[in-house]
Amino acid sequence: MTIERKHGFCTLCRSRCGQIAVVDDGRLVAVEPDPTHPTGAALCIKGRAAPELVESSNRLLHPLRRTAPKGAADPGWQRITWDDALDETAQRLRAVSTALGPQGVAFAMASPSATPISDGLAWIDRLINRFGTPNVCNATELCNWHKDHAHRYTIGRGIGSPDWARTDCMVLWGHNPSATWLEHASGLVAARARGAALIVVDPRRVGAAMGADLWLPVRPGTDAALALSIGHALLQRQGHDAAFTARWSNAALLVRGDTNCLLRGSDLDRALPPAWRIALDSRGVPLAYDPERAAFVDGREPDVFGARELRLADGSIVTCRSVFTQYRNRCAEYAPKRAAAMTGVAETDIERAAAILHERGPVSYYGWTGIGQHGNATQTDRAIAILMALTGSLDRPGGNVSFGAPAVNLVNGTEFVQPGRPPQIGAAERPLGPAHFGGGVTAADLYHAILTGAPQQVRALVSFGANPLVTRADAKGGQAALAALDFHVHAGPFMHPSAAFADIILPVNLPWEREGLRVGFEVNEAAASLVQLRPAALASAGESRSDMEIVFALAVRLGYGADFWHGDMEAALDHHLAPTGLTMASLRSHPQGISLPVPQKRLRHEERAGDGWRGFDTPSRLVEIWSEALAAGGHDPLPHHRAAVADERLPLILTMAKVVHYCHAQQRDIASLRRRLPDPLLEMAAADAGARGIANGDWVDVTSGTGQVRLKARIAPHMTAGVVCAHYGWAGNNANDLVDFRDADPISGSVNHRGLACEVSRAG
Ligand SMILES: Nc1nc2c(c(=O)[nH]1)N[C@H]1C(S)=C(S)[C@@H](COP(=O)(O)OP(=O)(O)OC[C@H]3O[C@@H](n4cnc5c(=O)[nH]c(N)nc54)[C@H](O)[C@@H]3O)O[C@H]1N2
Ligand SMILES: Nc1nc2c(c(=O)[nH]1)N[C@H]1C(S)=C(S)[C@@H](COP(=O)(O)OP(=O)(O)OC[C@H]3O[C@@H](n4cnc5c(=O)[nH]c(N)nc54)[C@H](O)[C@@H]3O)O[C@H]1N2
Ligand code: SF4
Ligand SMILES: [Mo]
Repeated sequence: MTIERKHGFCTLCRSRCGQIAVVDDGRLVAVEPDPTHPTGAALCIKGRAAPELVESSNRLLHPLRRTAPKGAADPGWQRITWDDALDETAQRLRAVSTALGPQGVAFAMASPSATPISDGLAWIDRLINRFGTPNVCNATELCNWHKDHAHRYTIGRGIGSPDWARTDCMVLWGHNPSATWLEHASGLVAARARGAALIVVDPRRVGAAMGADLWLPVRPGTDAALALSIGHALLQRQGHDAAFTARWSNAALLVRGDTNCLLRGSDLDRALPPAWRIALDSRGVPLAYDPERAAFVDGREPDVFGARELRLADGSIVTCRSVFTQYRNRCAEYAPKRAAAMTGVAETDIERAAAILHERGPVSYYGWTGIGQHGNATQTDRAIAILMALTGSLDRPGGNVSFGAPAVNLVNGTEFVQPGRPPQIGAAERPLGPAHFGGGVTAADLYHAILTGAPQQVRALVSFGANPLVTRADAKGGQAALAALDFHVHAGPFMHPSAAFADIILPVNLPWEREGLRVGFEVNEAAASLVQLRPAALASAGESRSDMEIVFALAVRLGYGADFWHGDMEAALDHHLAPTGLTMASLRSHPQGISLPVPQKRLRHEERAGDGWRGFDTPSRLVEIWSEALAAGGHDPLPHHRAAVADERLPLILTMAKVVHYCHAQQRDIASLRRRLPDPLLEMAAADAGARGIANGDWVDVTSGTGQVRLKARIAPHMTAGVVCAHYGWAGNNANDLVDFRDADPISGSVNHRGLACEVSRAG
């Protein structure tokens, strides 16, 4: 017997915790935290269950071909060789592409935040880009789009990383790292121990909310109202960073009263460039702003509350008011007294939140799916991004920063994206949404395209892992769509309801059975600078292979060999690493990884660039409290709250959340996890249960305007009366049946998984 201990990292979720695999005679017998690793403080129960996952009887071990019609109770899986599976896949994809163009093939993908697909994601992207289809269904509008991309409309970049190690004030807004990102939780706990303040905005008092300075039990789906209300309280006490706001946001720029557009230089004086915008100085004298230099054109200070009548170049007299005046007025619509009634957060707590943001700092924050899964998610994201920007903490040590990781050659193949590539499904309806930044297609739009041929025909699907029939709304429409495809290949480690519709199954191995290269572990400077090659601790189960192997084999068969190093993965990975000076061979001889510290730059917007400043990466180079891009798209240039449709027969408000035991619809067959959480729960307050004659552990029927689902009641002290929280990802009791895919965010396409009207009754 030889026990080996192999350094690596867990990839079951975004945390990517440093991990040691304990291997006994070729079997994974345990995994342990790796305290020498920058993300190795601990492992969660799901991570610790790795040996059971590897030995799950539900694993896909061989390539399979369906022999029975789609939707048949038994697909009649027949074992085939890899060569047959890959040849047939390449031939069918080529046929669809020839008939309809590459866009006739859609891809679906699991999330790198919830699966080990992160090992091969860049290569899958490369295949998709080389194939030439814009249609990728990856849940981005429910998952990361708002924090990573909607944020760009306000601050010119994604939310970045909260600098927990230096911060004095942390805000968790719809993010529960204790269950979803262990390393984020560890950093936060350390900051608490140092004395940093903590505000948690979450309808449930769970995780870090338990010991927070302030817990704001927001009514699901009302976060925009809350953020604007805190904004009101912050301005009332003049608690914003006035110097930052005046210089680095568009607060001072004037909005024309007649057109509701920002006043252009050429509006005021035909000799001024139209790209310029106009503010007023403290004496009310116009002052031009030049976005190219990210600067006001002379040394005068702009007045963020400037307002006056101006005679414009066309002779008209127009009242103009600053963006900040408009923002202040908007916030006043959500003054704490009124917002308290809307959001369920006490007036005094709204004021306290503003006081903490004012008195403590630098402020760092993270918000994720608690605020991203809603029909008003983009405006909510903006409301929060603006509030946080007003604290002046952006890109400061202790604020939200970007931890530089070692530079590599990008391999995701964006160079293959041709300017004339057909538009993505959904781009016409939501041109500013995911389509704008190369993001994904919603499941609802994909189903519609497959079933109706509009706006484009989609006849084939290549899915890397995703399980939309359980993780998205409209499972019925989804089943009809998957059954209607001409060809569907699924690459994944496990069989599940969506994979069961495939024509061909390609078995994917698990991360302990393949090498995994990671450049940067995100959460702090030390983690971000680490480059590590996780070894394959075990042989692959059955004939399973890595995503990367599958991508390379398919690429060669599709005739893309020249763009895929003729199938040589080692050469491809060495190319990826080249700028670091490392090679796969050098990393193999350093299993704990090699640290390549990167100079960390902060306050990038204050750097000089040419004869101006660098500014932010927005069109105006300023933080955009007022978004001209959204206005041009027909949307509100200032954030607002949109109330959910009320229905007196559905008096409770439903939300959802993730549990530490499982990722989405996965791992239900892992005995140690299932023992701890055997059934999908509906978390509810004692008052709501009592009023309905429901006891802890009763099965209950949850009814929304869209459907009904049976869940098990869990009376929980962390719930506030009037709000219930459903567990999702259970194929038989699918909480997504309660979700209406038609009530979507007009910008991003996200839907209400949070803030749905519902009623609950004891199951008969
Ligand atoms: N264990 C586990 N970890 C995971 C995953 C998993 O499935 N399981 N998935 C990974 C992925 S893909 C993602 S995207 C991340 C997501 O990570 P998180 O965003 O942390 O996930 P959630 O638990 O869905 O939502 C966070 C919190 O939002 C709260 N919430 C619900 N409704 C509202 C609301 O209306 N407003 C506010 N402010 N809060 C609300 C919930 O009570 C919950 O505590 O987790 C990643 N990590
Ligand atoms: N009601 C409700 N619905 C939600 C959410 C919610 O909060 N509430 N959250 C949403 C979010 S944030 C997300 S990201 C989506 C996730 O939606 P999905 O991606 O559909 O969800 P998963 O259940 O994580 O499915 C991932 C699949 O990837 C497979 N897989 C695991 N490892 C690998 C690998 O290395 N390679 C390959 N090829 N496959 C692998 C797994 O076996 C699994 O089948 O769900 C969304 N759905
Ligand atoms: S939190 Fe758990 S599942 Fe996620 S990487 Fe760490 S050990 Fe793995
Ligand atoms: Mo996600």
